[in-house]
Amino acid sequence: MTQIASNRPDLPPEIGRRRTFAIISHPDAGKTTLTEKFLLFGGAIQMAGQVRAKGESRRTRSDFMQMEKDRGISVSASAMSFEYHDFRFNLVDTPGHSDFSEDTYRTLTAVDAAVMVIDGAKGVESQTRKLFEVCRLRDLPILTFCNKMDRESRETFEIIDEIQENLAIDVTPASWPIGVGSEFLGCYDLLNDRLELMDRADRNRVAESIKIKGLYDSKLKEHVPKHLVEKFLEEVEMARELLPTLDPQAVLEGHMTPIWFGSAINSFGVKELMDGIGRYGPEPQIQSADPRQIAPEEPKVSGFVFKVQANMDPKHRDRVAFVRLASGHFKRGMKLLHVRSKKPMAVSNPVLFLAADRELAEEAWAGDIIGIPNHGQLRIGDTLTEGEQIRVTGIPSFAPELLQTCRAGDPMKAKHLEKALMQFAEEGAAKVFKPTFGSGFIVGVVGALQFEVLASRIELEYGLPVRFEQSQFTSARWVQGDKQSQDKFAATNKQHIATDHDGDMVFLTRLQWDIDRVERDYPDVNLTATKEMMV
Ligand SMILES: Nc1nc2c(ncn2[C@@H]2O[C@H](COP(=O)(O)OP(=O)(O)OP(=O)(O)O)[C@@H](O)[C@H]2O)c(=O)[nH]1
Ligand SMILES: [Mg+2]
Repeated sequence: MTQIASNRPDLPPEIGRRRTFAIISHPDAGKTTLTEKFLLFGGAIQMAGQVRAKGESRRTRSDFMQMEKDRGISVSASAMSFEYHDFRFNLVDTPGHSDFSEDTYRTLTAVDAAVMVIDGAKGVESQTRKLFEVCRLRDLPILTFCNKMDRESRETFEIIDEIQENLAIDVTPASWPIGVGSEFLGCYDLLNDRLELMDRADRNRVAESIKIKGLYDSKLKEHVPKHLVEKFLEEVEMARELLPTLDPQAVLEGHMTPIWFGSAINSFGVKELMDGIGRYGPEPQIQSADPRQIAPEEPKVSGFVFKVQANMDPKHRDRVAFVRLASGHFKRGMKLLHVRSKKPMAVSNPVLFLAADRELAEEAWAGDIIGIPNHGQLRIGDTLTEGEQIRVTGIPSFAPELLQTCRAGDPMKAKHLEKALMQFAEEGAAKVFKPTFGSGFIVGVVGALQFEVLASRIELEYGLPVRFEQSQFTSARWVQGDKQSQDKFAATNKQHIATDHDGDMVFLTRLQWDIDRVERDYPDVNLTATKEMMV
């Protein structure tokens, strides 16, 4: 195997060959398109689909929800596992839109690295910056792909400078583009001394890969027009002088990012990036947990839930928990301890994902992401072990920032609506509150578009048209305290009291003043903006 750097002791080979990473970027930079090409080169699919498919063309694997297909944006993270050369890749395509960043942030707790996609014409955008900061907090290694080089793009140096300055990370070029826009020919692979030429005619293949003996090999001139060779050589000489060379250790520590240039839609530059992930990307890493950390090479199996999704595929109407294995060698049928409930759980039908498709997983290793179908026992943040009372830490919980009332189009269907909303609440897709007074449900989310996703999913998955309306409340706070103080508080604030899907008490209001008043007048109760998911 071509492992050349590692920040871990020797791992069992099956674990050491795993690469688990998320693809992140500002909306529209090309994550889903890139994911599709990863699957293509990983041999997992025969033909790549398109984000916005017309007529006969295929849809992408990772945007499988109806709203994703309709709008051509990703609204939910999806996982995919496949082989690539000596490696096993577990890849998560994330949504770029900030209204869905809850999902992206949680995904970043379950991966060992991130592939940051940048649009060559736009450079570092607002959401790139935010996501980068989250990666930095977790010291996640980052590999960068500068996409859409087939269109008019910025100067290569300008892009690199912008990343270095805006994100305060060293950037080292792994490839160098030759020509821009309609003159873009391909890239010089600086790590392997190869000339890669792009095929504009067939988007599913790379035109030519030409082995070259260094930059001054005369073969270069045979394939590249003279004026482009001159500019390219000048740039590469400058880059070698001004930019740092690739330091694998610095990459693993998150201080340096190698950058590849390419065009995902033209399948260009993708294989080089994949080779780079195998070679420079991290092996499965240590997981922080309480009361002790978990190392991937530990023989006993442990894992944690970072995402729950109901009704992923109408063919399988169930709920699937996405579990990142933190340690050990998992085998189908194993009995694991569900630490939160202290109950054993037989994992008889674990699945491996290929986005909406899945296959039974006979086994899995630390680093893998598997799906566990269940009836609601598994929640985000839950830990599974072979018996030890240990809890994975660091999975963020989000305060609902926007509240709306949800009503069924048909008032007779209120009970059905309740069932649907409770499912989404358990999935973590929304917070759902049932007021003590009045009818309807109050739904809380982090980004406004989440209301639209919910409405669309409730209609499609439960056959219930619903509407979301402005609510009289704008803030929700969980009420904590002993039963007596809670009851006393509830008795005098009836108009504001609701319960969440676990039956826990929530205080709803539209005034910060109210929250301050409660804190002053009821010292025995505590109001919190998020509810700890672990009990
Ligand atoms: N010209 C050009 N267009 C591309 C390229 N890669 C992707 N696109 C287009 O860019 C648009 C957005 O691509 P997506 O793959 O959906 O981007 P995304 O990052 O997954 O978007 P969100 O998930 O919504 O954040 C689509 O119309 C793609 O066809 C490329 O290399 N060149
Ligand atoms: Mg997408």
